Amino acid sequence: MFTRRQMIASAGAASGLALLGGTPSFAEAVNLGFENGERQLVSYPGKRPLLGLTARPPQLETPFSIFNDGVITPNDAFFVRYHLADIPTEIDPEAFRLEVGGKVATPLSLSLADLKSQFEPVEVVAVHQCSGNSRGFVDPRVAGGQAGNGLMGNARWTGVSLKSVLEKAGVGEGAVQVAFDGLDGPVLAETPDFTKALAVEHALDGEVMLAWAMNGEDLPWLNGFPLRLVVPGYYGTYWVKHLNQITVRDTPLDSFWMTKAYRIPDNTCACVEPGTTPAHTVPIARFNVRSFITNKVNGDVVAANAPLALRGIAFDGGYGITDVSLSADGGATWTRAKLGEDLGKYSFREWTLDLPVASGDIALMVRASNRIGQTQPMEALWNPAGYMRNVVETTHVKAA
Ligand SMILES: Nc1nc2c(c(=O)[nH]1)N[C@H]1C(S)=C(S)[C@@H](COP(=O)(O)O)O[C@H]1N2
Ligand SMILES: [Mo]
Repeated sequence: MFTRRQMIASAGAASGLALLGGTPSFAEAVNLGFENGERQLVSYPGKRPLLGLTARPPQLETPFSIFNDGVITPNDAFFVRYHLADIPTEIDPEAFRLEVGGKVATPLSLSLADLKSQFEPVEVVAVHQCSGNSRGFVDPRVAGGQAGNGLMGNARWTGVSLKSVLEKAGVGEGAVQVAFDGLDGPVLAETPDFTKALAVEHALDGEVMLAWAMNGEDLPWLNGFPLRLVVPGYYGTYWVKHLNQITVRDTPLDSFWMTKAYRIPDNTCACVEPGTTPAHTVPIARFNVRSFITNKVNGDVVAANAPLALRGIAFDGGYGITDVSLSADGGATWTRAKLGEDLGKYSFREWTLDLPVASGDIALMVRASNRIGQTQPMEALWNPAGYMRNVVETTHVKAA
């Protein structure tokens, strides 16, 4: 049998790529600059060519055209984001153990087979999105990976609920948070390990999952093989990959990645005046509402004075998309799109619309709303980390 370990080794060798160590063959792809729009496609084991953001650690963006192929993002096209260059290159799925400890009645050490046999399997279709998705569009520009809109994807995740595992261990009195650590680590001792935590109530909500499969297959290596956290509706920073350690805590986790990074201004828009620093911040949490046209891109030429067939996707933090509307006149009038199949409140929701357009330069806009009345702003919000962009997106086409 072809093991995962062999697969990653041989795929790396076959393409002449060293996953780690040596000179990455696509070092040129690093910091190519976002503005010229010419970022390079790079190859990694288990992935089709994707847009390279950085090589060490690997960060790959999904080309936006993939989102027009369907509402489920294929595993080999799914984005990849790591913080630390010491990512695991060998994992024996037989020997792998998930340790559950801290303030619990009975610490657990679970193999993948234990997880699959001792608990009820669960499934959810959920969007996974990096907090830094779309950061490259933030104006004025902010530091950090200058990503387009491809640090997101939608998949069917299979695993067990975190709740069932925590209940088996028995959450102790006074527990306030549950912390998560994976097999990757820093290369330099001074870099903090990547650890995250959820409030104990959130960890026990029955929706947070320990997932081993994505779209019916083992997790791709770079998406967290063999086990990852899935936190439906919440930004990707919580979706810890190669998850091997769960710790119930009676004090809040003070890791760099909770107390310093991944924080947003403590107000309803998560925004501040551009160029200023927020006085108070909180950890980033749920997605805001977003929507995209997927079948037209800036510069496309379309037929004038005719209905234009448009389609795309919308999603939110898990309340469910209830309306998607489009404008071809700069936002003066809006027409409701038809929503596609409902794969659940955490999934991308497809929409379609035949929208009449005039002639000349047309600014197509798309705006979604969710069940609790949240919608998208016409003006982009700004915060120093470039998180949570959800402005009404505009696609400029020429009707001729
Ligand atoms: N172990 C580990 N898990 C991690 C990270 C990481 O650096 N290490 N990055 C997080 C962030 S910020 C994001 S956006 C997602 C990316 O998941 P993906 O690579 O499967 O797309 O993983 C999260 N989980
Ligand atoms: Mo992220």
